[in-house]
Amino acid sequence: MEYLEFVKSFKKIRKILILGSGAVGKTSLTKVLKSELPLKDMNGDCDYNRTLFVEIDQFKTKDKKGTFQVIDLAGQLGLPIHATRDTPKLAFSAVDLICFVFSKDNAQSLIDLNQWVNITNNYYQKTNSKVPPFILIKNKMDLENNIDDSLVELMMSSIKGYFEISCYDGKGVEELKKWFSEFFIECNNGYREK
Ligand SMILES: Nc1nc2c(ncn2[C@@H]2O[C@H](COP(=O)(O)OP(=O)(O)O)[C@@H](O)[C@H]2O)c(=O)[nH]1
Ligand SMILES: [Mg+2]
Repeated sequence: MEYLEFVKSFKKIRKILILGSGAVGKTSLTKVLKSELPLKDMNGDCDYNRTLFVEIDQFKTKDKKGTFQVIDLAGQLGLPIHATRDTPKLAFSAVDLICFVFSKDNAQSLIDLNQWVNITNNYYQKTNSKVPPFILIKNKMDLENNIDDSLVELMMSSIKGYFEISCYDGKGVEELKKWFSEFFIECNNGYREK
């Protein structure tokens, strides 16, 4: 077993990278998974604070024994400095799972995922390392639908899981959290798929 892999399973830590456009709810997702409360029940926590570069946070598995370290990047790829270009190792190395997030009220955020997927694949290709599994998350299910779901179906072939959630009212979050907990066990058993 690779040394880093050994440390992670020994320390019961797994690393998740969250990618997607600005304001789709990436930072909210970690907040909700961590606090186990939907945004609507967190006092004043619906305010939008743009992630400037990277936020590193964590949440626990359902049994509280495992920790997911979350790397939450700025959604604006056009910034002069972006973690995927300027500190790619910080963003991509030793990642166990990548969550691509888009939001139901923003069709462009789903289209933008193509770019995020390309950047991701390029990094692993260039460094000759294994691409971690992907999941796709559609957030803001409490809002009006603007999305043609055929685009989602196109992405389905390359992903390990697809979830529809609302960080605002908590819909689907419990199911996602359960999936993460099962994924954690799977990682430790060495059953990681491509
Ligand atoms: N209606 C609704 N708003 C949400 C939801 N999740 C996040 N938001 C709001 O969307 C805005 C952007 O969220 P944030 O997590 O900062 O997005 P990020 O830029 O992707 O990290 C904030 O004002 C959140 O309160 C959701 O499920 N429904
Ligand atoms: Mg953010």
